[in-house]
Amino acid sequence: RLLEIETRHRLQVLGHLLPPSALSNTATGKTPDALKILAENAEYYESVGRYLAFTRVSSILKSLPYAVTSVDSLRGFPGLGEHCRKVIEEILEDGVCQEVESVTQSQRYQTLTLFTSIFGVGVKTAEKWYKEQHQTLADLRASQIRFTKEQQVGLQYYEDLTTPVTRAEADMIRKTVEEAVYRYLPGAVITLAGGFRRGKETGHDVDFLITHPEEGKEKGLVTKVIHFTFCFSQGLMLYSDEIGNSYQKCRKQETSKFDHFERCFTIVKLNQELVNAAVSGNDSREGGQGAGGQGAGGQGAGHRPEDKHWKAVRVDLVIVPISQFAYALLGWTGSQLFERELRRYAKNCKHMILTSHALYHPQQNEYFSAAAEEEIFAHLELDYIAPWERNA
Ligand code: DCP
Ligand code: MG
Repeated sequence: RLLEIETRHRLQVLGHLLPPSALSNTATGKTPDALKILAENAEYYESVGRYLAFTRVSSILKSLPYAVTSVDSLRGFPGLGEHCRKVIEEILEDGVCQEVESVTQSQRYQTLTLFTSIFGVGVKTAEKWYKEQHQTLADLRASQIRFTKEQQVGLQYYEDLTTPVTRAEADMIRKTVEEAVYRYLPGAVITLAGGFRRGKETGHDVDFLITHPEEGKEKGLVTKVIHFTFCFSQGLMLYSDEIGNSYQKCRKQETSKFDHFERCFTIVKLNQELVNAAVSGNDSREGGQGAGGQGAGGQGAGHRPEDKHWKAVRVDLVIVPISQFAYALLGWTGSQLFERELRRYAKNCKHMILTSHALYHPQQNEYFSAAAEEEIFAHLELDYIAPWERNA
C-alpha cells in the first residue's frame, strides 16, 4: 500500500514538469542539470540503478513549483537518497558540486557524451572506441573502424542529426507522410507522437503512428507505400531500416523491452526553404513536397555547406493495428522516464504488465482492451494524465 502511494505520488509529481522559465532560482535550475550529469555518467558505467535514481530526483526537482532553498525542505521526497542530498546541499551552499565538476571535466565523460550522440552508437561501442584512444569525430573518421550502416549515416549527417528538429519542420514532414500514406491507404489515421505530442517545441526526431479503422488494412504499409514513395519516386530517403510486425500475444513478448510493431526508422531530406516559407506564411509549395529537394545529395561530412538547402531529419514510422492503438499511443508519447515509471507502477502495484501493445494480468491471464488512453489509466486506477503532463 505504501509503495502504491509513493509510486502514485511520484507519477503525479513527475507528470507536472514546469517550463524552464519557472526555475528562477539558480540553484534550483542547476541542481537537476547536475543530477542529470551524474545520471549520464552512471549510464556510461552501465549502472542502471544509479542512472534511474539520479534521473528520478532530477525530474522531481524540475517539476517543483517553488525554489528549493534547503535540503531539509525536501525531507520525505520519494527516491531522495544520501548521494543526491549531498549534491543538492553542495550546490545550494557553494553554487557548484565538486563531483559534478570533475565528471564534466573528465575525458571519458566528454568522449562518451560525444560518441553516444552519434546515431547508431550506444554506450558499449562508445566505450570501446574510447578505450582504443579515439576522442573526436575526426579520430573516428580517420580510423579503420568498420562502422555499421547506422553509424556511417550518423557520422555523415552528424551536424544535422544533432540539431533539434523544430515543430515547423515536424509539421512539414507530416504533410509528406500524409501524402504518401493517403495515396495508398485512404482513411488511414496519422498521429504525431513522441515529444511533440507532449507539447515540446523541438525534438531529436519525429515519431508518427499510423493506423486504419479497419484492422488489417494497415499491414505491410511500410514496405509497400512509404519506402516506395520516399525512396524511388523522390529520392528523399537517406537511410531506412524496416522491421515487420512480430507481435504475438504471449507472456514472453509482454515482458520484452521492445515493441513488435511493423515500423521504419528513417532519415529523410527535409527541404528547409519550404519550411522557412511556411513559417513566414509564404508557403510556395508546388505539388506539396515538404521533405526532400535537389537530387540525391548525401555529401554531408559533418559540416553544412553554404548551398545545402536541406537538412537530414530522423523520422520514425510505426504501423499500428487499431485494436492496439491506445497502448501504442501511450507508449510512444513518452517521456521515456514517464513510461518507465508507469510500467513500474503497473507491475509493482497492480501486478499487471503494460506494454505498447497491451495491458495484461498474468495471474488472471487477462488482457484489458482500451479504445483510448483514458481507458488505460482507468484500468490502472489512476487519474488521467494529459500528454503535456508526461514530460518527466
Ligand atoms: N520509447 C520507449 N522506449 C524506446 C523508444 C521509445 O518507451 N526504446 C517511447 C518513449 C519516447 C517515445 O517512445 O518518449 C518516442 O521516443 P523518442 O526517443 O523519439 O523520445 P521523445 O520523442 O520523447 O524525445 P525527442 O523529443 O527528443 O524526440
Ligand atoms: Mg521523438
